[in-house]
Amino acid sequence: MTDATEALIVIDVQVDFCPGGALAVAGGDEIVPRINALMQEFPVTVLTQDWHPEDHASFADNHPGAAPFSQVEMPYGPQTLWPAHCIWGSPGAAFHPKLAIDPADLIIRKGFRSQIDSYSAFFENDHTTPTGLAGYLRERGITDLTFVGLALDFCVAWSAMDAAKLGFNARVLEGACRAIDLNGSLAAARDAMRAAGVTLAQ
Ligand code: VGL
Ligand code: ZN
Repeated sequence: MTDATEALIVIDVQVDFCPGGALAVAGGDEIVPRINALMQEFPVTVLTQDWHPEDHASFADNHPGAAPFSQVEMPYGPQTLWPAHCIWGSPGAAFHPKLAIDPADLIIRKGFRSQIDSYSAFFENDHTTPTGLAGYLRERGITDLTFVGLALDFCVAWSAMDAAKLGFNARVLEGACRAIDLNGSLAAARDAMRAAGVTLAQ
């Protein structure tokens, strides 16, 4: 797993997604040691960072009367409303302090446009606006992607499915992920990933 056609993609291992954070994922911090070890094995590592302005349309606070974890219809489709999280430059948007980020070749930020969310590392939630990551990986000759991080049923799943659609070999190491599991979202994400041709491993 160390030839230069392989990359490790570490999704959103940030303070706000770990216990004590604004959108805490249960056990989110438990995956950090394994991810640090994986970074030593892969020739290329990319980190993503959820990075929202305060007025982001995915925040329940910006929809008067709406509850966190409810859904609204946006011009690009249904959008879950989240507690405010990963506000750019805030402590909650930082990587987990134990994540050994130095080996990373690239940090890609997403969700920085106030009117559109971006779960995937490749496309914003309109499934059309690219982040630039596919071009970066292709220019480096990378064909095989291994995904880890948070949250398995949202940003990891959407990233891995987009990767498969884009023609990359996409694999998710579920043991190095943790899920939000909102209304069955974990089972749905697993089914959708398998249907999209993503390999699920531990
Ligand atoms: C995520 C919800 C909102 C994630 C990001 O990283 O899975 N989930 N923003
Ligand atoms: Zn977010």
